[in-house]
Amino acid sequence: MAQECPVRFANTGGGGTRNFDWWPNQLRVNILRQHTQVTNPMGKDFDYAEAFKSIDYDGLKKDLHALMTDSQPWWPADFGHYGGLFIRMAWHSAGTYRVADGRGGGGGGQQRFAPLNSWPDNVSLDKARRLLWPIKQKYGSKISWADLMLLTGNVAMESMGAKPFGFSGGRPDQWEADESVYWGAEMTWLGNEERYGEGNEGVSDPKHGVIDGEQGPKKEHKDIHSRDLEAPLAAAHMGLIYVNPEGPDGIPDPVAAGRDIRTTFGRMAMNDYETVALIVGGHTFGKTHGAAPADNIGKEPQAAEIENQGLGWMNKHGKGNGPDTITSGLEVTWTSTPVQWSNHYLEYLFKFDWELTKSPAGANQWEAKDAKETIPNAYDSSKKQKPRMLTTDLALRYDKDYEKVSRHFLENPEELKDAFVRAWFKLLHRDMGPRTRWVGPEIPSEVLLWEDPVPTLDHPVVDDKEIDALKKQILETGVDPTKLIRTAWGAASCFRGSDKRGGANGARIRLEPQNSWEVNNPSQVKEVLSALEGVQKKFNGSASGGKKVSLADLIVLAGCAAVEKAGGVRVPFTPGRTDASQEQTDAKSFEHLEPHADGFRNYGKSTERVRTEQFLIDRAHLLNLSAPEMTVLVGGLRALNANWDGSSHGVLTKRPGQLTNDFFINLLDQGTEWKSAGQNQFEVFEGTARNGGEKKWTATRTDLIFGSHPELRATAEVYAMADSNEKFVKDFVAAWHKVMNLDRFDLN
Ligand code: HEB
Repeated sequence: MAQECPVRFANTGGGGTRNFDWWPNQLRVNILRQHTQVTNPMGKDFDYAEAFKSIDYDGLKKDLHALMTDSQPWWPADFGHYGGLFIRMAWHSAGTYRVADGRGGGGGGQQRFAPLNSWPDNVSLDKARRLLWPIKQKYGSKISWADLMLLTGNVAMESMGAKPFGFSGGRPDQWEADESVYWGAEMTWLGNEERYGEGNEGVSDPKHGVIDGEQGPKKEHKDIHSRDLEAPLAAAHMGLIYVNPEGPDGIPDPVAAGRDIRTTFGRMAMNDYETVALIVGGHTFGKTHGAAPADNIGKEPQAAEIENQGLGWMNKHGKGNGPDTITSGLEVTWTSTPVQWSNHYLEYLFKFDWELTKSPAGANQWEAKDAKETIPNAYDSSKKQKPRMLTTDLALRYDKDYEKVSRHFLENPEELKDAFVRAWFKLLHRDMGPRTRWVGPEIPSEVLLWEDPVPTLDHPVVDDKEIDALKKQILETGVDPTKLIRTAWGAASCFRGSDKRGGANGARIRLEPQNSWEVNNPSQVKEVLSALEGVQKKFNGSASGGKKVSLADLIVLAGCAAVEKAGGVRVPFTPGRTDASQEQTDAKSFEHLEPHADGFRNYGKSTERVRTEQFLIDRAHLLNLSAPEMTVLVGGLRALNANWDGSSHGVLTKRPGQLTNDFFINLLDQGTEWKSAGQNQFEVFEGTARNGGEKKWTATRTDLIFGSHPELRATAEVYAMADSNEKFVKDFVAAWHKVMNLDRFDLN
């Protein structure tokens, strides 16, 4: 790859061999400095949600409706209607979401950037976005690309007779490629040898050499009927949104395709019912494009010539567009009314027997046997063809469980429509976070379980005086303050900035499944909660003016009180959280929020593919932390003795429980020599005095990385300096406060 890239050898403009070329396995701290003000042309005062509120929403929708049939000669509309193309654009924007880490999704308009702008699955969507530019330009900063792409999909559905369930705006654009997402380890497009390789399930095995960056033994590529997809991935191939339309690895096996669909759609938080509704509903519209072999198309946008101005896949077959379009290489139109909602998809799926054929581009696809030619041509009204399907479409009939749902929808077309628009709404809004972030006139009133709803605040909250009194009472319960800190951290730090789920609000740490997460130390949480419940009872029973305090507030307040005591400084606290019920909590979907590792509490260790310190960076990223914030938090939490299990790894202080910068001072002390500690050899280390050989400390990779990684060491040095104890405490408290309030979208 590098050989193809002349810029790498340039002697200016950031060219030449870079650190990632020399040391591809270096810790990628860079994901903690993305999407900052430096890359944002809108400036820090721009409030997108406010701007969206002032948009002429009806005018915008009218313009989008008009665009659907305003066919442009440079990219003509199939059947005179762009609806199918725009639905696919929106689906591919939102459809990268995966529930395991909440990353992907349409929330930042990432389809504009690499790698998504150039994924083989996104061919021709460069044209779709370009068709939208005049409308984006007209409405300017009042609508983000992220919102516009999704709204356009909605309007497309509406204009073809499937009234959407609703729409919320409020997704501010990002301005650079998001490098935080693990899309897989393959080096070739459409490869999948790594994600289905042996040993990718998260087994820890230092012998395989991840620690020093070597590759493990060559992986066996398991059978398409039994292989497991590496977590957190939700796609069967590098560069696809979900699965190969021709069947797993191109093998036209509808049953095996069903298996891949279930895995990938499941990882996007869709069950069988929703999955069938989505695929049926989506493929009720539009067509696929495979007029000629793929060698007719040029490079993807990211690699294309400068004069193509951001477009790619230039097609030298025929006119290069319209009837000559090459996108997936498949040539299928599912229904006889491709720009009108119908139940034809399921009617045909079950009515006909299907025969394996090839598209003009040579791809596997299916045609209805003994059927009449009832399917229109997108450009020539004198031509008709037989109904066709993709291998993945046939999965909805030949997979036993999908078949049940499909037949049900076949007989209940109104239910299909409702299921489709609901699943579509979830697809588009899954990563938006709580309703307090939603804006616009089309927000549905029905509250959905996947929103992770919390009750609205219906009582006055505690004032500063009451807060002080409560803090005192909490500390007087006699519960070890470090336990209060661990519990507050446990509650707040399951937040993920990726899909804005989790956090302390709702007090879900007391509900299934969070109450049994190992990382939270369940028996300790129980002890803390029962003490806090006592405090709550007393307050709520005696407070005047209808005042109440929620358990969610008390959990955070307890942590703040304990930090305050340990640091001797005031720790800010903002009340207003409410307590969710178990019924408001989709326990299964919350399981995905359980941390595999949390370096802040020294929990978890390397797997065969991921080093412990990478897990730390990953979690810091999900917590929207910068590298300095992450650093000060780890150092402070170690000093506070906040390891999940109370272990002393990394507690590099003689006075644990006090908020001091001792962690940094002792870590950077050249008088200590670190060695791996035998057993668990790549995870735990012993620090001994260089002169006396006496054992001083133990520490994990998460601790030692702050002395080893040059950028983290530079920051650690700041906090170890003779004049920085005050700065350390101040920065720690600020970062703590930030984490406690990550989910408080209600505050601004
Ligand atoms: Fe789809 C189209 C595949 C799902 C919607 N798709 C399409 C195509 C393909 C596919 C291959 C073609 C492209 C071109 O152009 O060539 N899908 C697929 C798969 C899956 C899917 C494999 C999984 C199974 N879809 C889906 C969904 C949706 C959709 C879910 C929604 C909802 N698609 C769609 C549309 C279209 C498509 C609308 C059409 C486009 C146009 O028309 O352009």
